[in-house]
Amino acid sequence: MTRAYVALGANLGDRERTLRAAVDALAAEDGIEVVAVSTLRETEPVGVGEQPRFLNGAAELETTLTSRELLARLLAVEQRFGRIRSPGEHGPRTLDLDLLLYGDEVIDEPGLAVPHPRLHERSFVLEPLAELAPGLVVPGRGDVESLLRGVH
Ligand code: GSY
Repeated sequence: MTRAYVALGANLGDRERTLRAAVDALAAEDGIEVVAVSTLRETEPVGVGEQPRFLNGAAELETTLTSRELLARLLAVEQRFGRIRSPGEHGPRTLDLDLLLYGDEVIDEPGLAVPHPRLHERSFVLEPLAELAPGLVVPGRGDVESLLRGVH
């Protein structure tokens, strides 16, 4: 079993309904147990120009899947909820499920990077992570509470 963390985000449509349904869809997958879901919070868009505000949160999972298998499930759930992901795409999205952490593994392969490369600089990711697991260590970066103090 590996503990993994996933960022939840949406800025189109009924954001809360989509995020809750996406978490339910993940929980229904073989090999994934949803352990906890953070508060969902409204956030200003970062790095994407003029866009609607996001609803962001994070989910804590226990999984028997490999990191690749888990990533594939996340992408499949995104697509089920109408997300089209293309390289460099930064448009508004009905659903974003980003793999943040997979145990204490550091992976840097085409299409799969954990810890998520921008996790440590994004308060909209660090805040829900700190709510779920304040002492959580991001490999190579430190604990989430210290990282959060650094972005404020
Ligand atoms: O992969 C993250 C998508 N994203 C977000 C987001 O989820 N929330 C906020 N507030 N800004 C964002 N910019 C990007 S890209």
